[in-house]
Amino acid sequence: MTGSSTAAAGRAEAAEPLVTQTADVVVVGAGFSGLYALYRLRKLGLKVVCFEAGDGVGGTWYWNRYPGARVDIESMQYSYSFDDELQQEWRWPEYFSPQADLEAYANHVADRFGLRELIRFGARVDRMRFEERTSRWHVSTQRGDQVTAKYVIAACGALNATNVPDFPGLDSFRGQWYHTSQWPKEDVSFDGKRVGLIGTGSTGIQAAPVVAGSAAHLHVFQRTPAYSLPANNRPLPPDYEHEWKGHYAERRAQMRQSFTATYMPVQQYGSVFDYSPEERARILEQAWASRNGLLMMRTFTDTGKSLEANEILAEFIRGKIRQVVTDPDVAELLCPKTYPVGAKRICMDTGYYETFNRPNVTLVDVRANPVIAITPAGLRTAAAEYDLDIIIFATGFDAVTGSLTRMNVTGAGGIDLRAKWARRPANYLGFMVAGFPNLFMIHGPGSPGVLAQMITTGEWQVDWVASVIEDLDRDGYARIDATPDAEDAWSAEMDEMAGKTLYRFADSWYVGANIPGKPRSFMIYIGGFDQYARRCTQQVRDGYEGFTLARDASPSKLP
Ligand code: N01
Repeated sequence: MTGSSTAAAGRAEAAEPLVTQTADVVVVGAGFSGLYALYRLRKLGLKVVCFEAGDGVGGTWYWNRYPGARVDIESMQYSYSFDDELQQEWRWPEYFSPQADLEAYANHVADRFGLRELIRFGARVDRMRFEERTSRWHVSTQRGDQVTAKYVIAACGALNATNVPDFPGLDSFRGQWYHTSQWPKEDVSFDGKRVGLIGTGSTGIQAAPVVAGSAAHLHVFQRTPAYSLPANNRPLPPDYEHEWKGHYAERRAQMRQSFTATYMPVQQYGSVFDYSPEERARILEQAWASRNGLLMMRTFTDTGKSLEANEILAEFIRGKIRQVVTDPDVAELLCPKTYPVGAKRICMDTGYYETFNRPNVTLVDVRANPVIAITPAGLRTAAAEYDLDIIIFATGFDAVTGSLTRMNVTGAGGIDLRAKWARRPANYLGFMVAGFPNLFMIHGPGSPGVLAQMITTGEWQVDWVASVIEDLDRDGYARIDATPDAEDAWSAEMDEMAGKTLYRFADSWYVGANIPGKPRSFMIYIGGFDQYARRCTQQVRDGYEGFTLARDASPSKLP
């Protein structure tokens, strides 16, 4: 989404629309999970069509090409495991890959496995309708494709539906504006420009240092400060890569059996209260200097569970901010104090706090004085006017549910998904929504999503769906649906787990708090990927407990 004259990244190409075609499966989205779904389902001999709104593959790493975009999980792990030759041959130049390297990898995979021919680019799905009489999904796109399929796999991304706050006056702005997740492919020059950056989550924190490097002046409009740890990114040493490649098989297996689907050996020190302040500081300093700042969150066993323990970690991080930022008032404004560390997604940065020591950077507190309007010349807060040439919205997403609810999905009996999810995004096992038969979500609400490493968990989810499809087709079933009872039980389990964690103390996108009017519930399965995978496998083994399977196309029980 952009208000500049340059074209947005997702420009439709001129390929002919597919009209009244049939397929076994429609995959929505050619991100990392979607690409793997194509690979996996084609191997089953199924006819698969993928619709992708962009004109290239990579999903998150196609759209989020903003300056400084970089993954915060090591690339040796944040990569596919399904093909050993691929993981042995591919070379990651850095520990944490920049967007361009991740996009290049997605393109390589699409070409190497011949997946591109299955994808219709520039094809944004705008309608999915389940027809009960035939048990078929009718999927159509903005550019006119119409495909009927038995199954749909919604691999459309947990962080895909762009959130541009509804500030009055945006249309009147004389400069250029961009949302970070719809960044143009063409270079955006900040040279000599007065730039305003709204938002200081993971994205804003990555963009600010890069933009500040060339802008005449950067105003960072901060509503809530984030906890950010140093990424300590650097070139990947050959011996490290060699060591990983020598142990890929067992490490991937360990990842699949871990809480976050990562390989992160960490020395745990027990309770933070078992140590003197000096000992704690020494241990936390080691974690801070480690290659992966996320290790910090796991160094002590109780900082993620108890508010008192968490406050010790939070204060350590605030101390780091105060050490780096030379102006004490600015440092204080950058110190998060209203929620526990880890209760919102922890950020990883490269030089974020140092940016505020630059003479061309100003931090503006829009908690105290909110943005009131975009003006022709810039932006107005409750306290002042700011003249700007470029506005960057790093304001996040209608996360987890937005990509599906924006697609006009209707299930059995014509029920609208938005109506079904008006109170909460009810679902079963994060895969299915009762009343929406044969529609499978990847990284949807109810799954571990962003709380685990998404390429590995996406592969696992796709494998689960593929095995369900195999079972259904082999045994002659027309449809599978979740039962409303199973869905209620899953919601209750999600609530119970989330209610015991520190996540409840933050207004985060995890609970939908960033979108006005969005129902508030913790949308992510928090029991760990390992437990989640066991549960999903078990439900299938137990004869598809919590699902109804039907051999004919008769209506399934409505929720
Ligand atoms: O979005 P966010 P994001 N007025 O929602 C502010 C993943 N990710 O794109 O906190 C003023 O976190 C908002 O303020 P507040 C990662 O999972 C990963 O940064 O709501 N400000 C906040 O500061 C991440 O969590 C990577 O008070 C407004 C910011 O905009 C997720 O994507 C990199 C506002 C939005 O932060 C989303 O991150 C990037 C308003 N009206 C992203 N509305 C890596 O792998 C919103 N804000 C490294």
